[in-house]
Amino acid sequence: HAKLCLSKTIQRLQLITRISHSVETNDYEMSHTQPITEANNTITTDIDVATAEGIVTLLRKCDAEIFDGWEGHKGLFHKETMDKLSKLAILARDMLQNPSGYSIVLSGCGTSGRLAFITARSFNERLKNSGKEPIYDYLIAGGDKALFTSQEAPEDDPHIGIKMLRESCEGKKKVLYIGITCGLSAPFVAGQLDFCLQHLDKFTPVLLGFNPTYLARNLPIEKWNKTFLQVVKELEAAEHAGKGFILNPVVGPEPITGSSRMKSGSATKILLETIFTAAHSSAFNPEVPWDIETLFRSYQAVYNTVYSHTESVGKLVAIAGDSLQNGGSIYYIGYDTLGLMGMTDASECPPTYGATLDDVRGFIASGYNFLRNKEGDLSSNGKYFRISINDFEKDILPSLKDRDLVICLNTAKSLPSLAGLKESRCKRVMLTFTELPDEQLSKFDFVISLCLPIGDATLEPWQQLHREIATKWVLNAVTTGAHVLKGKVFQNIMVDLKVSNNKLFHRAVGIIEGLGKTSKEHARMFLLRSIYHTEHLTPDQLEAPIAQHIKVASSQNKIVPVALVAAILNSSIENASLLLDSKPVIRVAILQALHSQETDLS
Ligand code: S6P
Repeated sequence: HAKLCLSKTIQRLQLITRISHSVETNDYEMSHTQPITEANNTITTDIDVATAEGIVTLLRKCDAEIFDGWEGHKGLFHKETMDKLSKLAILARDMLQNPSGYSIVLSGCGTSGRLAFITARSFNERLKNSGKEPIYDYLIAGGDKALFTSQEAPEDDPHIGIKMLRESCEGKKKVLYIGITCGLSAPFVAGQLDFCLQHLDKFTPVLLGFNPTYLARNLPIEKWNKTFLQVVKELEAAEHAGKGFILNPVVGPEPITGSSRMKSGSATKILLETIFTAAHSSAFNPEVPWDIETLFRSYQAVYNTVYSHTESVGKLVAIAGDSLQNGGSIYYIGYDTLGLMGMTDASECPPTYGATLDDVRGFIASGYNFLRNKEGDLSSNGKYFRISINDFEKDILPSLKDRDLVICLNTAKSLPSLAGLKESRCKRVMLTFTELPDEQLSKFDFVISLCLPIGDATLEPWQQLHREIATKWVLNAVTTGAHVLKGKVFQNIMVDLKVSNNKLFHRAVGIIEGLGKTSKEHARMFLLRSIYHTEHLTPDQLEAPIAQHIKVASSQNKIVPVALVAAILNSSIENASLLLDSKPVIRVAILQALHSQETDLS
């Protein structure tokens, strides 16, 4: 019986490999008009058939491109990138030394907005702790709610972006504005950059992203008169006149196509922190030399340390995968700023993997008191806005099951007691950066202990930033790996994405076009038919703006998989839905559709 099972498994694997290779990346190749942040990464094409440790090994190779660069494009260590960073550090230094009337505003959508918040918070704390005036501010599309729940739609509105920027800068003399959009695409940021460009006497606009400028989005923005590319062209002119900056090193395509929370997010954190670490050092410790390359190298050393633990991280990915596959949840408990990494990672799972808000959640120290976000306590918005460790103890801990996983994130030498965790039936994992006594460690089933290199002694005060990015790398691997193991990803493409904003609408069309081997126009029709559950679209539906399609699609499940299966089989939406209902693991349903298409052809 065992032999029979084994041979069936081998046959299945052979079939999967054969079919996977028949949908080679060549068929879904990057054309020269495709943004690099939306392209397929050839390193991870087979991530969906990798083991847990194999997944981490692929992520390691993919993340290496952050430092090593990609296909000869200008990367992090390019002279031009480092020169611009030095200039920005000097600009920020001058503001820090004479802060009255000055402001540094960091802004973005989704992960980019969360990193804007985390960076502004982090450097304001440093100023406050040394008795100085905080000058950093953050803006995030959708407001503070978007810090831990995904609010994808406000990303599409340039007017809201302008309004928020105007309000935050009222009464300021000079503003250094950094608009973060990894794909050089978010209308929210386009609006703000455009506003800055019209007020160059007050604003120094900076665009931070990871595509060459010619790949900036050139699609119409609803209710606005410019494309992102047009704004970029104006900013290029301002840059030539010494009045703005475009910071756009290339770090290569994401390990899961388009998931810019991963490499682009890490590179955003590295770039922002490098600018402001250099600025703070130079403003307040001028005797200590700093240089951009040393700061970059310190992050690269952290990368090397994290991935030297590939086996342990792989083990954690396997545990997390088991939890999700068995209907359990993953909870991050962060006692300090590492909790911000947990909350951010959790918040990205619903838009990226169509996960529920219960699948992965993050809790942090004293909640909003610790967060010090602008809008204050948001817990009245419901259970997903209860974010303190106390809330976790009250709401979650008593009902934890053995299929649930709790991951504690720790910097301190002694761990505050988490009443009842030891007695709970759930799996308990600790990610720590300090040596903990055995008696504390015994509370956990599995411990990953990362000892980060300090390197240059002057970097010591910035160690927490290094622990944060190390945590980000580990947690991104956990949620990516767990969802891959759950069968959410086909090759390295997240097929079950939510069509909740303009960028995701176009990504969905691209996926159906590529994997369904059909034209863009047909792909769009399959998508619309799936959104409106119909075989025949009405003229109103055909003519509706994309924002309207998004409104209808946002609250529904499996829109893209249904459209894709229908496209592959050239079947009705109804038949595709039935197939997906009978095969709850989306990857398996798509394989079956591709297999029956192959059989038909032969
Ligand atoms: C991506 C993440 C999204 C993006 C957001 C902004 O993994 O789920 O929330 O951060 O769409 O993207 P961008 O390209 O403007 O930084």
